Amino acid sequence: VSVDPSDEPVLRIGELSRRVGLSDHVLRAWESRYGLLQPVRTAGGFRLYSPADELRVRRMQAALARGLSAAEAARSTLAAEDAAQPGTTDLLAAASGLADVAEALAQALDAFDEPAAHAWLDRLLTDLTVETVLRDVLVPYLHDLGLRWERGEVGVAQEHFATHLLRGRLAGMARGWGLGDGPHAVLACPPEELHDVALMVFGVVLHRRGWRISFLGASTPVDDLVEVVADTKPSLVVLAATTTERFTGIARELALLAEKVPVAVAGAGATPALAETTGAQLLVGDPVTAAEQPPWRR
Ligand code: B12
Repeated sequence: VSVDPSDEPVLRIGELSRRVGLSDHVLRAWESRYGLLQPVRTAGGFRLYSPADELRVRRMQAALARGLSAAEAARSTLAAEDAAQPGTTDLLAAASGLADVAEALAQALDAFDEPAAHAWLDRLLTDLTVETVLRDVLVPYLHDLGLRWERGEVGVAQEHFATHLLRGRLAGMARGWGLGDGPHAVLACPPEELHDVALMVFGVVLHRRGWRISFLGASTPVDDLVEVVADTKPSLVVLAATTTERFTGIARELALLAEKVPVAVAGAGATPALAETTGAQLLVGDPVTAAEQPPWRR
């Protein structure tokens, strides 16, 4: 994905817009507001963009996908480019590398290119910590995937393909997470909840902090959860769900459980009100940061 910034300006706005999947309007806004694009004008007054402009747009998209605001994303994109010039710090250059590889990974996943997707993941995991790859690439990618699916930009096939591949990598990282003599955590999703990837991310990072993980995964019947907790007396139970109803359906059982062991709730469906009524801790933020800075550690 590296592009020689000295390349000639050759792209009309329509062509750039087609390549990066953004409207002319957005591209012109990024040009006028943030100076992200530096087109030259033809004699006839048309803007012509260079491959360096295209690369900057892709980095900006990757930064937005990581959750930065548009202004922050533009600043980080331009700073990364400055840093890529010889003689500047490696840190920002590495950051721009991350955005490029994250973008390449996203393209491989969109194109159902399994070998390429694994190769990009291998490269990320060689250069960066598991935590960085999960927090800065995998979680934002999945979040963005949902938005793109909602907008009709990717189909269900792409979503399933990408999730299955990434979940497989996580399962590999999770191998052995039940071992060790650290504190024990039981992780589960409430009944009907199928989104268990973020909970896996949480478990992988928590295990790297010394915890032993029992992962019950998607749509766990509450009676079975209660039984496991009674049998194993874990130091922590974490439940994650994308909608509040999935928690409220088991609120009574959760409250009883929380009287016996520390219980935490997380995910888009976990609310302060739910935590309040059940006596559970609310885990906010992304699963990596939450596992790294456990507010429930005593
Ligand atoms: C992959 C995926 C699936 C996969 C899940 C596979 C699996 N094993 O997990 C499959 C294909 C099964 C699926 C099914 C469905 N999905 Co879906 N799915 C997604 C997608 C693209 C990624 C989910 C993910 O792993 N995200 C990664 C997490 C980390 O990101 P996040 O969800 O934004 O979470 C943030 C916080 O809440 C927090 N967090 C989340 N979980 C946890 C856990 C812990 C412990 C902590 C500390 C923090 C935390 O971290 C993030 C912030 O950084 C999301 C898009 C999205 N926004 O995420 C949609 C999404 C969650 N799905 C959605 C929908 C609608 C569905 C379906 C109803 C679709 C359908 N019509 O069939 C079904 C419902 C299934 C069910 N009953 O649960 C909606 C949910 C909207 C809503 N609130 O109701 C989303 C948001 C897509 C969208 N934009 O519309 N889906």
